[in-house]
Amino acid sequence: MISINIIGITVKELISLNKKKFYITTAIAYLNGKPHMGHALEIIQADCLSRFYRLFDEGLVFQTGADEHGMKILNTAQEKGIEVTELLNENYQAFIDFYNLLNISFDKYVRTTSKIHKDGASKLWKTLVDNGDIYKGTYNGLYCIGCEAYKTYNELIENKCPNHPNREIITLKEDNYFFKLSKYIDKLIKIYDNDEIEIIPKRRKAEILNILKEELDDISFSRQKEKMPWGIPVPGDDKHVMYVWADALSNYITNIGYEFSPKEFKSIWPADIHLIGKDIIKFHAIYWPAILLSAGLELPKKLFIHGFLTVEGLKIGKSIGNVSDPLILLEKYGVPIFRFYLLKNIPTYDDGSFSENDLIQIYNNVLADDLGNLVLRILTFIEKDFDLHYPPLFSLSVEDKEYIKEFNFIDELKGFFNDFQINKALDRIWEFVKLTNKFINDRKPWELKKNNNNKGYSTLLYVLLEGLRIISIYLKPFIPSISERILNLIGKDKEYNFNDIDFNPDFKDKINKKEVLFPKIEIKMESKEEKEIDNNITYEDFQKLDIRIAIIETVEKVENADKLYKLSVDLGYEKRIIVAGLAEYYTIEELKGKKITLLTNLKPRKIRGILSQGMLLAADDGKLVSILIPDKNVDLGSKIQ
Ligand code: ME8
Repeated sequence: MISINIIGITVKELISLNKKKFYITTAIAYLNGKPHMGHALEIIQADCLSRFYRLFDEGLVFQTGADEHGMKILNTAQEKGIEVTELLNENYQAFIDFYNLLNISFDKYVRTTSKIHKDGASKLWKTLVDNGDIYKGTYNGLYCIGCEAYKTYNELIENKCPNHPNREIITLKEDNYFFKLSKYIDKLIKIYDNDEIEIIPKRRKAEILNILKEELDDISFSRQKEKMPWGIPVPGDDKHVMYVWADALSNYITNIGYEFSPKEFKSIWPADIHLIGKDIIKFHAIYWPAILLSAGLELPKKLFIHGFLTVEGLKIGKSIGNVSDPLILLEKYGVPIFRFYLLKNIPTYDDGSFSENDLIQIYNNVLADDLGNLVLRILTFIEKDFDLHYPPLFSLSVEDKEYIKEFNFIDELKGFFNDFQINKALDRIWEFVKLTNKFINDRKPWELKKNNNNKGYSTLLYVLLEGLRIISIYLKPFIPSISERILNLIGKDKEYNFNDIDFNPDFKDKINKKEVLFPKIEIKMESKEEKEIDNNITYEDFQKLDIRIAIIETVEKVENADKLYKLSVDLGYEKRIIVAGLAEYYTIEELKGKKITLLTNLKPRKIRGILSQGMLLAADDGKLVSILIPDKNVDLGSKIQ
């Protein structure tokens, strides 16, 4: 493009100023706890999408954030005996640190307690009132604090919320403001019939249409202020605050100028992609579009809905530690494999089970064997025979040309990304990594060298360095730090994008010394001797025990076992079921809500048909069994050390 300067800005800048930006959002996480593996999956997927679309040189805005209202947050603060603000600030920092560690390239972060958000949510509320869609009534029904959602009896299974079987459903009766959802049902059915909002995976569209075709009540849209004192006040009525979902959904517009900058708002809204988990479809596919219709705003273009990440039992003996705390995994294995594993192994459309064993296998067999070795192989030739200089390019052989033809498969990748099939995109890139390895095996550079075909040898290596450059560009969205390292090794410091995928014959840079990118991880299987208990255990031995603070949520008697209870316990970052022989010593009421110390990395064991995932610590003096109870202020999930 010609670069003409008009009042200090180029034509290109002027065009991009007026062009609508591609807008990607994630759900905003509740700040009642620290980030967990599910949050890691969603934010890494969103980061990968954003980095991918950025490589087309278009403007993009990637927003994530924090949901800071709701009863869940109040309950946690009360349990911990701290102020809500203290809890929020502590967890906000934990999320920010986590995202920075994971190399998440978000452009905007919204906090629902911020002034910008509150002002925007109030403006939206007033607009809905002006359009006659908010009215006062009385809510009398059920509520799940886990979902922060009103429930009907039909939605419950055995009187429990299917998403939160460990939480009690509460009944609520209070004067509320309501949003006229019923007014928009027919419109929404048409919208989905015509794919005006695209749902991916497509099969979930039927799920949404089914909900819409059931009878849907108007939404209770506010809470009494005394129940959530820090909530956003309902405009014109200081006895009420907004219901958490009524304000949370509006984050997608409040933080991009809805109230404070019409110009910015116009350049970003509507969202191109709302990325969310499968448990919050109803809010995003029904409530949110209805609110937008009422406010006269454009609808988002696509909803990408990912499945749930589940966590395996403990498998590979002592090397394993605690499999479900992302920070522990990150410290052990580092960021690139963590991102790579989640993007490659967890299918975007379905639930996926996290397995530390699989992560190690993927690291060793895919990253190290396919990619790490490829880089090392190519750089070894250059280091040995070209003194770290670019090998001169002579005429390309037929095989070189065939290989170069394989460089550009951007359209295929775009197809996968537009359909939210990130794992398939990575598989396609890997085909090219494997093809490059095969190309070396078939072309046998060592033989070209032996046969004194110096020009052929040098040209082949030039082509292979180009192959590495292309691979690095493709890998940027997935493992950005590795992409950068490979580019750096082959002497490149330019910010490449998808305009740079073609073969470039003009490089004369210096190459850097080779490096082992992925040193293999040794898998230590538990040997027989190791299993035997040594009386003189060392401090390191003790460190292998992963003992953490948990809270007992529910207690049930185990059928036909007088001494056993089945307990569901919450570690803050994960819930587990354990079986404990406490029935002779404690009543169910005495145990419920108690904080305990739990050995978490004990191999899971089936007891009376129930998989027990951990052991509660207790003292036994021969007459009484007494459980170890920590100070009530200590955080769930804290490690005993
Ligand atoms: O739902 N696997 O917040 P949240 C995969 N504040 N994804 C998971 C998951 C798991 N095990 N557990 C949770 C909320 N998620 C609301 C959102 S948006 C206006 C308000 C996903 O912290 C979940 O589906 O409970 C959601 O998309 C995101 O993590 C935040 O969940």
